[in-house]
Amino acid sequence: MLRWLAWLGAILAISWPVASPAQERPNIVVILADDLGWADLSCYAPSLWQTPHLDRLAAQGIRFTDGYAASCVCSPTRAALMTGRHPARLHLTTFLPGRKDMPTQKLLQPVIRQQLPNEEITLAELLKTRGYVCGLFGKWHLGEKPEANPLAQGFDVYRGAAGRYFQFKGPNLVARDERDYLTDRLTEEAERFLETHRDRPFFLYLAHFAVHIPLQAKPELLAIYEKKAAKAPQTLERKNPIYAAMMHSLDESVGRILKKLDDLQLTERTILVFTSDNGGLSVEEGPNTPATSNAPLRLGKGYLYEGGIRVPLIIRWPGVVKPGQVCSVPVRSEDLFVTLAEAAGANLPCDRDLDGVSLRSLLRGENKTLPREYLYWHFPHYSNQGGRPCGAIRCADWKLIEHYEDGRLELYNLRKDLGETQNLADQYPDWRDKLHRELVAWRQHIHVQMPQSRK
Ligand SMILES: [Ca+2]
Repeated sequence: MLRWLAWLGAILAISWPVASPAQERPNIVVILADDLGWADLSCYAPSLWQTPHLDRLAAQGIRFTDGYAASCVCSPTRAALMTGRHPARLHLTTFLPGRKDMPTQKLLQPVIRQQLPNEEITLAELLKTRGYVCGLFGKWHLGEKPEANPLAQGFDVYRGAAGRYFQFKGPNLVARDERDYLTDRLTEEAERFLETHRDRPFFLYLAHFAVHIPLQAKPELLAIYEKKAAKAPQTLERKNPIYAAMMHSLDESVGRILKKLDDLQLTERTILVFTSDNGGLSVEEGPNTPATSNAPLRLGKGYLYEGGIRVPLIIRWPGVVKPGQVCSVPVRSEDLFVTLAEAAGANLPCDRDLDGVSLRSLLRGENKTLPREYLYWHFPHYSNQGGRPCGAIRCADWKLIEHYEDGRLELYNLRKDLGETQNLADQYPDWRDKLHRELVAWRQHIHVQMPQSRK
């Protein structure tokens, strides 16, 4: 009898949350940071600053060590997150509007789409079919024309502005005074959205401009971090005081959203995703840069080395994700689209190819792998940070980079050499050739745009 009761209890424990209506359409909050590096959160690596709120979020959910952005720059990753489709498939492979060709370049860059085409189905559009109200606060970076802007792509509310932190001015968000700080203001707008829509399923996309350049911090925080920086050990990798103060504000924003969800008693039925669109800015680009260092990863934004594409990724999903997990399975931006659409019970588009896979069984702890062997990147451009046209592929511990200018191949074993310091292309020709073949075949299969020779 006791055994039977225990068995019944186990069945109920498993099936009860699934059966409750609130769990059928969980609220979804995606907080996307801009140019935030993989090592920038305290739960990933030490810095001059701390990120207590983000660390708490990680402790309440799952933290990915091998979370990848779909690209090493902004717009392509955002397109992938919104559509579940690889940026190379969308022909949207660099930031908008893109970098002009220079006479010194060996190759000519392909002409990219200048906006996310309206025919693409965004996460917001999918969630709307399930009755979600969708709000975007911050950076869209996929076209502002009437046919491509967030309001034409499924969002009911859009508050965006230019990425200046004190004198921001946008189509629908203007600084109230010279102390109005963009990160705080977007948070305030997002908080109001949560309050307004607490009684129905919502999708909040809080896409901060932080911690992208221009580096601008609140004076009172900057004063604190300048003092700290003066006393920081020589060996500390990340100690830019302006960036530190911006990180402080970003973490505070996350803390405010977490508190608002708690106050509104929404935490238990809200999925929260935190990630970045590309790696941290690790080279000089504008005043007071480099912004950060992605060490132990190599380089940063604008490159297909790990520093450019590996990003923090945290998912909190009460009732599905057991708190405090750390996962080393490689996952990427497109997967979030599939996972979140599925969580909402939305039907995935079946008239087009998607490039993401559902993370649900991984998040539930039912599986320790994903049904996918390869991850691909395609960046046929020159970046503002010095990156050159290249492609990359990862399979298990191995990663291959192909340089499009001269066909040069680099092969790394990421488990043994996270910093990509030892090119093993000559030592492991089997892996090199296998990965290269796969990368080429994939490019042909999805009809990517390649850079062209000048001749
Ligand atoms: Ca970015």
